[in-house]
Amino acid sequence: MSICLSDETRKMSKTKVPKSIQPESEGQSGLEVLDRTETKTPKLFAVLLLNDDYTPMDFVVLVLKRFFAKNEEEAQAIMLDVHKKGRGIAGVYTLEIAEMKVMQTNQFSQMNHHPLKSTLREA
Ligand code: TYC
Repeated sequence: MSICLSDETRKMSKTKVPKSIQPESEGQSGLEVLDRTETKTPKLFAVLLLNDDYTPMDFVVLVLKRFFAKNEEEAQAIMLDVHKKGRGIAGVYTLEIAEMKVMQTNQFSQMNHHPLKSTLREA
C-alpha cells in the first residue's frame, strides 16, 4: 500500500515520513546503474577436421568452402595440411557456432557416405 501526502500535509504533520515513501530526489531514478567497464570475452573453440583414408580430397575441399567460408586456395591448403598431419583447424568460433559447424560437417559427410569427421577443441 502506498501513502500519498501532499507537501502541505507533510509540513503540517508531526509524523516523520520515512525515506522509503518520500519522493525521489533529483538524479535518483530508483534504478541502480551498474558501473561496469569490463567486457567479457567468450571462450573460443577450434573446429578440427580429422584425416581418414577414404574421404575424397575434393569432398573435404567442398566442406571447407561450404561450411567454413574458405575460398578454393584456403580450402586446398587446409585439406592438404590435414591429409599430411592427421588433423587441422577448419575454423575458430564461439561454442554454439563451433558445435553447429561440427554437426553440419559430420551430417553432410554421413549423408554422402564418407567417413570424414570433425570435432571441437578449446582454442
Ligand atoms: N586422406 C584423404 C585421402 O587421401 C583426404 C582427406 C583429407 C580426408 C582431409 C579427410 O580431413 C580429411 N583421400
